[in-house]
Parts: sequence; structure tokens; C-alpha cells
Amino acid sequence: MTTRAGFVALIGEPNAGKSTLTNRMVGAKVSIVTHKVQTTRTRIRGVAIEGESQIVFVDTPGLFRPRRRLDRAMVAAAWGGAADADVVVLLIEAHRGMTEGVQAIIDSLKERETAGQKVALAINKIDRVKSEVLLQLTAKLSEAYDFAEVFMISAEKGHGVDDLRKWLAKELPEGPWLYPEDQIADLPLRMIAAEMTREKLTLRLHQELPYQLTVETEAWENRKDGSAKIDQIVYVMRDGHKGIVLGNRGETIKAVGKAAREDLEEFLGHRVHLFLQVKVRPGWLEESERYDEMGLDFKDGNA
Ligand SMILES: Nc1nc2c(ncn2[C@@H]2O[C@H](COP(=O)(O)OP(=O)(O)OP(=O)(O)O)[C@@H](O)[C@H]2O)c(=O)[nH]1
Ligand SMILES: [Mg+2]
Repeated sequence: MTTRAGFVALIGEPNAGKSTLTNRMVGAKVSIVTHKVQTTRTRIRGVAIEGESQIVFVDTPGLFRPRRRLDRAMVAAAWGGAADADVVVLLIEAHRGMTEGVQAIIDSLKERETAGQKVALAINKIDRVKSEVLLQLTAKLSEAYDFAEVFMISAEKGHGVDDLRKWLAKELPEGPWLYPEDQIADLPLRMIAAEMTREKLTLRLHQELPYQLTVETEAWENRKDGSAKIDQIVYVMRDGHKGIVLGNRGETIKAVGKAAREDLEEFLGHRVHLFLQVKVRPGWLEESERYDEMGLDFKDGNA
């Protein structure tokens, strides 16, 4: 029996649906998803099995024109994920088509071309457009880049996802599996837990606030009764932000904690006691320790 294994990097503009696709492929929520751009901040590895192949999906932060140190580190992490992968899948949104951002990614792909690395195109969110649009879009994109294969998918509804997974499975190199067969993610649990809380904060908070906070798991205690006590800190940049995150009489942070705890319990399969604390830390975006916690390289954020 010949086994195959390797890495498939999912790249694309923010909001393209990379994390949604990762979760669908894995069959569990390993990467957080919101309707807002720039949700994913680091590379998240999720493992899927198709026949004799173990496919390690590398979900990456969206590619955009970075401004802040954090943005630069995110974009560097995304391109780093692409460079290390056996196969790259560029995800684009069917209803937005060939945007300037997609064009910029294609230009970079051409510059970075790695010998032997295949790049496939996945036109996502096909549930949002009519089929005529897809034909035109496929033609336009195929002209712009020589994709190894083009897939039309809906990561959310599941259309076309099986075909993509089957194709990827046979493109990976022969070799032993990289993870035990029951492992679905390669990411410390503390980080998954922090991400779940950041997802709920991002869903509830408006404008720039989600981009100006970070969440870290401070302590994790597995108790004898099978539950876990998890302490997390939400770092914000200003006093005013702290007030908003807490909400009127602590309502916001309470709701966030409850929603995050529910997701975590589902993921871990046991009870969780989650305690959130909000701290003001004006300079966190310039602290290397924060980047270590996020799984990002601080140096990558240099201009
Ligand atoms: N209609 C529709 N919506 C989708 C589909 N796939 C993803 N979405 C939605 O698109 C939004 C963004 O999805 P994500 O998976 O977070 O996108 P992402 O590419 O990981 O975004 P970043 O992490 O910000 O780069 C969410 O609201 C998803 O529910 C799809 O196939 N159809
Ligand atoms: Mg994402």
C-alpha cells in the first residue's frame, strides 16, 4: 500500500474562505471564521485524510497590502506557508472575481514560482453567483496564470470540495504520513483556545477594535473531574477599548466568554471553565513576546 502525505497551502485575499475550507476538509473547527477581513493571523495546520493520503492543509492569513508590523508579519507568514507547501491552492471569491488584490497575488506567484510546485485555483462561494459568471471568470483567470487545475467550490455549502480533496490527495508525494491518524490539527491547544475567544470578540466588536486586540491563554489546568480551567488575557490598546470589551456591567465579555467556552467544549469534548481578564497594554503591537504567542515571527514585521 502506497501512502502519500504533504502540505497544501491555502492562500488568497482576506475573507476568501480559506479557514472555512480548512475546517470543512478537516471536519472540525480548527481555524476561526468571521465575516470580517484579516481574521486569521498565523498559519494553522489542519489534517485531513483521503484514501491513502494524509493532506495537511495550511490555512494562512489573507494576503493584502500590509501597513502595521502585525500586518507585515501576517503576510510574511502566508507567503512562508506557500513556499513550504507541496501544492498551493489560490482561493478567490466568485462574486468579486478578478480584483486588484487577486491580480497582485498572481503577480507575486509568478515572481516566486518554485520549480515543480503546482498551483491550483479554487473559485469559492459559487453559491453566490450564476453559472454564466463562472465560465467567464475561469477564462479570465486561466489567461492570467497557468493553473494546474481549476475547481469551483462552496466551502460553506460543501459543493466541489470532494473533487478538490481527491485531486490534492493524488498530487501529494509518496511517503509515510506526517501525523498520527487521529490528529486533526498541529497547533498548541492553548492557541486554539485563545483563537476561539478572539473569534467571539471579533464577531461582537466593531470597526478597528478587533484588529487592536490579542488573546493569550495564561493558564490551563486539567482537573480531576475531567474538566479544564482555562485563564485567558485579552490585551487591548486603550482604556476606552477595555470599557467596550467589558461592556455595560460586563455583559459583552460575559457573552464572549460563554460563546467561546461552548466552542471549546465541543472541540475538546469535555467541560471548560473559562476566565477572561482584559488588560490595557498600549504597545502590544510592538512586543515580540505577543508575536511568539501568536505563532508569528516578530522580525517579519520589520518594514
Ligand atoms: N456564501 C458563502 N460564504 C462563504 C463561503 N465560504 C466562506 N464563506 C464566508 O466568508 C467569510 C470569510 O470566511 P473565512 O473562512 O473566515 O475567510 P478567510 O479567507 O479565512 O479570511 P481571513 O482569515 O480574514 O483571511 C465568512 O463569513 C464565511 O462564512 C462559501 O462558500 N459561500
Ligand atoms: Mg482565515
